[in-house]
Amino acid sequence: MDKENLVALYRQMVLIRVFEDRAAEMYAKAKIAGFLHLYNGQEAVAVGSVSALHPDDDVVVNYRDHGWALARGSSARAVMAELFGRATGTTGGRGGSMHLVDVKNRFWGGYAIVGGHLPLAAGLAAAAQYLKTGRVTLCSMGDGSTNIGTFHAAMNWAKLWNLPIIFMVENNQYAMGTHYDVHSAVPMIQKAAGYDMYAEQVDGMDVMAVREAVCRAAERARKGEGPSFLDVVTYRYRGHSMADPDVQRDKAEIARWKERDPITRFATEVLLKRNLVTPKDLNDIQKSVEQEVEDAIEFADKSPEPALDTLYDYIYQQPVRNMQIAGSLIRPPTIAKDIPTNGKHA
Ligand SMILES: Cc1ncc(C[n+]2csc(CCOP(=O)(O)OP(=O)(O)O)c2C)c(N)n1
Ligand SMILES: [Mg+2]
Repeated sequence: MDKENLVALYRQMVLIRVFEDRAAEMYAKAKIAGFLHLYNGQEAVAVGSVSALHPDDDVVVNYRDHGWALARGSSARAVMAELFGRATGTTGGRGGSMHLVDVKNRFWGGYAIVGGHLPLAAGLAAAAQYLKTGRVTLCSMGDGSTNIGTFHAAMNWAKLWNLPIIFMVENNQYAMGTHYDVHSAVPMIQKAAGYDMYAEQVDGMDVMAVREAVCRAAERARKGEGPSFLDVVTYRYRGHSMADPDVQRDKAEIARWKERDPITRFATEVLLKRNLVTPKDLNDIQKSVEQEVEDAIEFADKSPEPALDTLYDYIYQQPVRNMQIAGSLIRPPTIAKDIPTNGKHA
């Protein structure tokens, strides 16, 4: 990678860090409702991965998705607006934090059901194989999802059909407050052995290590060598979500992982060491990122909420016939036939 691209990786990681810290602040100010799962500490995983993929590869992830959306090219404005539930958000304010989707980047979300997206990801890979598009699917998941039935269904299918997919465990070592030593019967990587799948363990606090591992896995997939499994060992600095006071984890353990911070490490061990940047350059990047996120917050705050008469757009189940509802549209539907349609979906 040349200097420009290396600096871009650094800037993306800083953007995610600053974005998440400001999102936490906005949550505390009640600008963001619902759940909010932050990505601090894991930045190198999304940034390194996306840098190794082609723009038209498919990316599917779990609900800890802000960093992935940003790394994949969604604007800070659109992601923040989605967290605020505004019409200008990535999914028009309908999904919120856990359901970021950006079709132009082939970023398919953002799934709240643990492991629910794994068979869908395998389906995307099966489509790419069938249609011979040359696309690779990158499916990231938490360590907790490797205990779920859908994990085994997707792994089995991918190996059986030799699908062009990368199963990436973002092994932040905890499922909520439960360490993998007490939630997983075997080490992560052994789960790949059960399906005789190519596997690597990767340092998830090192953006270049992640990038190189994803490059290898993507190349295997593109050459028709089938699925890969990456156990990417990382750590999240904050609790499971903003609702989690994070009392289960040892504070000394958190401090130890922060010593391996992916952003500081990349700055000192690569950018500064190779004289690619000066400390002033890094400071300028920090300032420009802070401005970008401040602008995103202002944009989100000024953006309109989705219009009331679009409330029932994009829903699958339609009423059996058009209904005139007396009174306000905001009356919640009790049964399917009560859903008002404004005549749009008759
Ligand atoms: C099927 C299902 N079971 C339980 C939950 C509740 N739940 C939400 S997140 C979570 C922990 C998942 O941990 P992990 O897969 O390691 O992801 P991380 O939060 O670390 O990214 C659980 C149990 C859920 N969303 N879906
Ligand atoms: Mg986890």
